[in-house]
Amino acid sequence: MSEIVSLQQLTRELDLLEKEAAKEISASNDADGLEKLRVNLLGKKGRLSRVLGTMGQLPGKERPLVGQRANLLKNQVQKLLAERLQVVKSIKMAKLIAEEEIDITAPPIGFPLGHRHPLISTTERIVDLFCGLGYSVAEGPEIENDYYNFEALNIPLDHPARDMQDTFYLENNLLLRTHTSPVQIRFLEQNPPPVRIVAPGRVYRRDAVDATHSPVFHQVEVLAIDECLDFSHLRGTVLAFLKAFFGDLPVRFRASYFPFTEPSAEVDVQWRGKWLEVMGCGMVDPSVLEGLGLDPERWSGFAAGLGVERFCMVRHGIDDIRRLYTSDLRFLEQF
Ligand code: 2NL
Repeated sequence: MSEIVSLQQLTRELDLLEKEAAKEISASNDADGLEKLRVNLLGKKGRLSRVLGTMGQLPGKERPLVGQRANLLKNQVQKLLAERLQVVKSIKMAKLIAEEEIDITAPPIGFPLGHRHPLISTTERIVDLFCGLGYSVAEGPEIENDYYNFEALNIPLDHPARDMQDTFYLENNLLLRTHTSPVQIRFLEQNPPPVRIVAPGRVYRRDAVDATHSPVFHQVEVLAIDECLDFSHLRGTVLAFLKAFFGDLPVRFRASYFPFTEPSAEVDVQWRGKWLEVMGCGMVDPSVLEGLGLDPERWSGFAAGLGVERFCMVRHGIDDIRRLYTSDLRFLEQF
C-alpha cells in the first residue's frame, strides 16, 4: 500500500515538522500544553517517530543521513520546548506577583472599635474615685432572698418597698435585688470590720418606664465600718467624692429617713441653677450592726447610695433615661 519514500521526501518532511514544531511551541502558553506538545512531537507514537518509521524503506547508505537529521531536529525541538517553558513560567510568576501586589496607597478599610457604655464608664469613674479613698469593690448576686435584701437592713414587713407593686418577686421566696445593700450585708458576714467597700451593680424595681425611671437601673453603694466613725466622716467623704465627680458645685445635706440609717440625709448639688438630688446617706442604724453580731457600742459606720443613671445623665447632659437603654449606636457612639 505505502509508497516507497525517497531521501529527499523524508528530508522535506523533517524540515516541515521542524517548522511546524517551532510555530506550535511559540504559540503554547502553559506548561501542560508544552508537555502535550512534547509527547505529540517526540513521543514514542509522536510525529517524529512516525516519519522515522518509514526510514526502513531507504537504501542502507542513506539511513544515517536521515538519522543525523532526525537527531538535530530532536535536539532543536527539545531546546525550543525548554526555552518556551522558561518563558511561560516567568510570565505566570509575573502575573502572580502583579495580582498579589499590595497597594500601599489604598485608603484603609478601618476597624470599628467598640467602647464602654456610658453607664459602665460612669460606674467605673465613681468606683475609681472611692478606690482612691481606700475602698475595695464588692459584688454579689442579683437574685436575692428576703433576708439580705430587706430583713438584715431593718426594712419592716409593712414597708412599701416590700410590696408586690415595687419588687420583682420570683418563686421560692427569691427576688431581684432592689439595691446593692445585700452585697454589703454578705460582705460583713464574711469579713470582720474595719471595712471600706463600694458595691456597684444592677438593681431592679417595678417602676413604669418614663424619662426618669427604668425597671432596671444601676447603683453604687458605699459602706465604711470602723471604731469612732461619725457623721463628719460621712460628710467629708461625700463632699470629697462629689467635688471630684462634678467639680466645685454647691452641695447641701437635707435630713431624711431610711430604715437602715440613723441619722439619714439626702444630698443635693446645685446644677445649672437648680438643686438636684444625687444621693442618700446616713450613719448605719445600730440595729443593722446588731443583726450582724457587731457591738454598736464599739463599731459605727456610715453608708451612702446613689443611682448611676442620674450621675451619667447629669455628666453628659442626657435628658431621658430611655436613651441609655435603647441601644441606638448613633446616640451611644457620642460617649
Ligand atoms: C439612695 C440611698 C442609701 C444605704 C443606701 C446602706 C447599706 C448598709 C447599711 C446601711 Cl449595708 N445603709 N446603704 C444607706 C443610705 C442610703 O441609698 O438614695 N440610693 C439610691
